[in-house]
Amino acid sequence: MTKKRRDTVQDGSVRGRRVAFKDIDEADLEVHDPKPHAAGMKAVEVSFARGLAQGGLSRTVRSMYRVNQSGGMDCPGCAWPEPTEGPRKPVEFCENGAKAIAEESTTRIVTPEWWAEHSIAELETKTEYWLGQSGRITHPMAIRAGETHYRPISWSEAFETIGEHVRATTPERCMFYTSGRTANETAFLYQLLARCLGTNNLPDCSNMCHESSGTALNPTIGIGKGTVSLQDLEHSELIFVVGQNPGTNHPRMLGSLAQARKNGGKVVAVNPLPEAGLMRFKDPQTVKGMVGDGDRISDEFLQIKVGGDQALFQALGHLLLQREAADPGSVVDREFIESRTKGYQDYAAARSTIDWAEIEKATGLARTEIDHIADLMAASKATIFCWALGLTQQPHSVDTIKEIVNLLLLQGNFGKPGAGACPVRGHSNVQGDRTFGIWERPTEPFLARLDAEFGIASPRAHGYDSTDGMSAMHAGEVDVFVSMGGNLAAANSDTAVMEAGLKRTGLTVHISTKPNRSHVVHGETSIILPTLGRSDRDDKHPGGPQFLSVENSMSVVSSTRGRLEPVSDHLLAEPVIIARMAQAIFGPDHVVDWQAMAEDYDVIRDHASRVVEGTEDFNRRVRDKQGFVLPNPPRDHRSFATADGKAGFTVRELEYLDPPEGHLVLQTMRSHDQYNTTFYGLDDRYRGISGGRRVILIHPEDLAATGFADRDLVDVVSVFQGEERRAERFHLVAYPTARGCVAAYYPEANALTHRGLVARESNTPGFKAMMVRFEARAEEAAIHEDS
Ligand SMILES: Nc1nc2c(c(=O)[nH]1)N[C@H]1C(S)=C(S)[C@@H](COP(=O)(O)OP(=O)(O)OC[C@H]3O[C@@H](n4cnc5c(=O)[nH]c(N)nc54)[C@H](O)[C@@H]3O)O[C@H]1N2
Ligand SMILES: Nc1nc2c(c(=O)[nH]1)N[C@H]1C(S)=C(S)[C@@H](COP(=O)(O)OP(=O)(O)OC[C@H]3O[C@@H](n4cnc5c(=O)[nH]c(N)nc54)[C@H](O)[C@@H]3O)O[C@H]1N2
Ligand SMILES: [Mo]
Repeated sequence: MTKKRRDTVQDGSVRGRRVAFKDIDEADLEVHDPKPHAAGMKAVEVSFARGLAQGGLSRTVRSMYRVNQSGGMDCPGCAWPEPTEGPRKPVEFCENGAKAIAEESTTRIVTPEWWAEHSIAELETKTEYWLGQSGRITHPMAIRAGETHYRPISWSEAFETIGEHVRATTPERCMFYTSGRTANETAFLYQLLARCLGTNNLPDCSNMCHESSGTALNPTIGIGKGTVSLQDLEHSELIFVVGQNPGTNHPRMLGSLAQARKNGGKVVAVNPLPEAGLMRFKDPQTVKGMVGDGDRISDEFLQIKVGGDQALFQALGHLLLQREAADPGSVVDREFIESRTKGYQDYAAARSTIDWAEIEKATGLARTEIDHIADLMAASKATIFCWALGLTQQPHSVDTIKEIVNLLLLQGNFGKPGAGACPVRGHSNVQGDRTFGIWERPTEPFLARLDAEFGIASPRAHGYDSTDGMSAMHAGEVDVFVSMGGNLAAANSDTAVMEAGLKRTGLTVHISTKPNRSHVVHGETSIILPTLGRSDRDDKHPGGPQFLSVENSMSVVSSTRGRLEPVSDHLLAEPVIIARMAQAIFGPDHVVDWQAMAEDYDVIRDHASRVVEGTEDFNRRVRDKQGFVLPNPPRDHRSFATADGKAGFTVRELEYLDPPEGHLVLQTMRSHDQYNTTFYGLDDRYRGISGGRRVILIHPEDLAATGFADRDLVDVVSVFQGEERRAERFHLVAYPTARGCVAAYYPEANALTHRGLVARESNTPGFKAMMVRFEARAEEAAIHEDS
């Protein structure tokens, strides 16, 4: 007992262990052949190993057992839905969900002593891996101008300091960022605080993620979300999985795809990388998945060039129209087009001819390959397009996604079983955050209802998104930056600009579970407010334990409730933190009763039910075992809430990424062992890369053309409108990616994304559209000369 306690803080209210961590040593880099399949027994093994290393057996089993069960906890890993019909499997989670939970339920702790041991100067040299693995933050901490270390601060002093800073400036110089793990109730309170203050400066991680999807879908189909259910997916005839790596980022999706294939559906994967999860899936929940080869996932794999998807979709539109002309009524859903859409004539005219040489150049695909896919589409009566970040982070992303809408409209693939649009969302509640008001460009009806509910006058001017917010910070135009979770310093583009912006800000406040880079590159004054995670029990309320709710990628709202003992008694729940922040800012006589909402989340839900469309009777319906589904006009009754009630075809010029001489196109992606800017470990198992992360995956022939050899260490230089960005020390690794396209991990490569490189209209950073070249490192060249 005494032995066990030795490295524990001598404060009865802190329960974890303090552990020291080794940082990443790129010298440990190992490269193996990519895996031909995803999941299998190894996945189960890794899940439990990580859980045990972080939290011990009982916490691991307790938390994992509750995941994604009715009335249990929503997995913080991703936004893929749970089945709403039929029995759930005894364990409805995946390897990476298990890792996400193990990370959160860790008993490693970051105490005031930890902060006293590590100066900011030292922490600045640490990697995200080291910072995150240090553990859960146990106490509120603060650092002021001239200080070298964070020091403990009481909750009341922290709130007073925030109140003083906010009152000392104007609303448009305050900014409230949200990361997508934030629950619905929390999001609702947070946006209310910003709007009571008088600003729509509510950037969120969605700005860097699926903003292009919403921007393309809202004007064309009248809703910024997907239009399919899990049943649709499992009963679709043809499913496209475009720009997505489900084996790593949405592992439970593989089960649905395997099911769709069993039901006779076909799957077409479109990706520059032959990702393991797109090839075969060994379901660890079946005997066959444990020992056999598993199930095939993709019937067809199109190894497209990065940024070539718009060209592919235009070509498919052309070919479908050609088949329709040859056999009228066989392909195009004329009745649907006439009654429900507009713009068809212009679209058909624009697609009547096509420049095949250009399509082949843009996609890297052969015309025969595309022809074959058009045959599959023509034969399908129910097609679904799934996509994720491979389509959203390029200059022409919005146009590319609008081409998907064109293809779906052409065959009437909305509001019928097995058909529709399926942008696969990232963070477990990024979709719900938007539904509950986190948006820098809120709609007028939403604001009008919010104002009526609370008797406030919300600002109408649009606020900053994450890209514009960074520029504003960099220009010294932000005095207060509050971050509800997340890690903008590492997640945003143009790392040096982002970090300089944070340092220029008067006050930065982070409501966090674990240390990260954003705490280290902080404002003049910085406050860290430690909060409960999703797996933690939230029971310090007069009315008893509270639960929260989330919305998944398919618009299902359900409750989530943590069960674990928090690692420290000093943590506050997120809604409580927001309410106390609001009280400190607005004083005791504010028109909004913050106290009532912090004490009882039912009160938040009651308010929200009168503001957020489709949440009527919220408190009763959220207590239903399976939750409830938000209205979705295209899915529910083939109707489109656009200005004129019609879905719109659009015509956009063909665009693709054509690198300047001597450059290649760089995309950035997640490894199998990370959650965005948080690293679980250093093993990108499916791609065969382990022990290091500063790698560039490059096609062997492109590698030969650069004059470098496999495993050479280089600096990467990106170019954007005559400006350059440099990131040092990356190993080149020969890899079967599409020609002309290289890949690196996020966030290591974010320094290379110029902040001006964004998707038009959505302003999402061009994380998958950089033009790069490689330069020999001076010292390395010297070594070669010596030898
Ligand atoms: N375990 C785990 N799960 C996660 C996350 C995590 O970090 N870890 N993050 C969550 C979040 S926030 C999100 S948004 C999602 C992200 O989910 P994904 O979108 O799957 O994430 P990425 O790793 O960015 O992978 C992008 C994929 O698109 C491909 N791609 C890149 N460029 C192109 C292109 O031009 N065309 C096509 N067709 N493909 C392209 C890449 O090769 C890669 O397979 O995952 C969520 N789930
Ligand atoms: N190059 C490149 N950059 C990218 C991307 C890319 O594909 N390529 N993807 C972009 C995308 S899709 C996204 S979504 C963003 C992600 O951007 P963010 O959402 O800002 O980043 P995360 O890494 O998810 O945030 C992790 C931090 O959240 C905190 N945290 C975790 N759980 C909780 C909780 O329950 N409550 C609170 N309050 N805090 C918590 C922890 O302190 C942790 O350090 O990054 C973007 N950046
Ligand atoms: Mo995301």
